[in-house]
Amino acid sequence: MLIDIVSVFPEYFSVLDLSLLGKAQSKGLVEVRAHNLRDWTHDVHHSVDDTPVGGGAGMVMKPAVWAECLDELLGLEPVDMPQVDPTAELWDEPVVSDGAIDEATIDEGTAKGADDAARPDDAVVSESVSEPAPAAESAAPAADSDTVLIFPNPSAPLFTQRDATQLSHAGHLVFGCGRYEGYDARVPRYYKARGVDVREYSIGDYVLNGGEVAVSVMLEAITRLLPGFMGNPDSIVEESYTGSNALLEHLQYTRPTTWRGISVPEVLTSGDHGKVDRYRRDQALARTADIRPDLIEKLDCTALSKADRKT
Ligand code: 6GU
Repeated sequence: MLIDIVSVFPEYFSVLDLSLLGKAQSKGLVEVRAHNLRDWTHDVHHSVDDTPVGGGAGMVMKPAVWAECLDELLGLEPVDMPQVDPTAELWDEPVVSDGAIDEATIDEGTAKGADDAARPDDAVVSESVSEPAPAAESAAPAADSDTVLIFPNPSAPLFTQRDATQLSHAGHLVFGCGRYEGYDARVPRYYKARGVDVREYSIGDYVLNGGEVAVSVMLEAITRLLPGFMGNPDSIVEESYTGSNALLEHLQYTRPTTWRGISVPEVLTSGDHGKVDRYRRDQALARTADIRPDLIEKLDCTALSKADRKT
């Protein structure tokens, strides 16, 4: 997987060479390239922003600078697209930011093996780009089909585990980090019209100064799903927001079974695996209902067993 990140603070991403992602890079699983957006400016001040059309506070990132940069990274020729609606939504269907994953897919995946189970949305990326936007039929050549262009944006659908899984199948990810009040809205719409799979994502309901941290979060969520990235793929399947229809996980304990006077729940030391599994499932359901009722609401009821319903 090739990952291009464009930012006015590319140094921010030098930390990616450390830790697991650094190891994945040296193993050749991923190549991460961080670019400075200012390298695509032509004026002495290397300016990337301008005042908002219509007035208001803050600055907006200029479309021309982004386009020169993205054309190069995506291998596209600069072509005018006068038919593009500057207000069109990027999503053709209503966005369901649920993070839930089909229980059927998960069960099947678990049976097939942990590696498959961790990647239940196989081929979703290539499917979604195999039907380029109608406008892409113009003279402009379409983009590479396994490339996804991603803009972090606080005013976008939430990035979920499902998105991470889907994007882990892409061959090329290009992240465009906005600063200031954001980037000109025509930029993502232009590239969508050029046949690129374009996404905007928020990582949560709070405001950050720019997209850099959000990209780091998304990158970690995506790259850890690459085959060969994690030592033990089982640990991916069992986590919160994956497997068992996106419940929060049960609590974990290790030895000693009594520590500073606190004993672990007795059932866990019983050696009865059936009982342990039931206990953990009940705890996961109860904790999720308590902490994240929104996840319970989105649960696929057919995925709940009779025993679950008693909880
Ligand atoms: Cl993706 N960007 C910024 N600037 N703030 C955010 C965000 C993204 N997601 C949550 N807050």
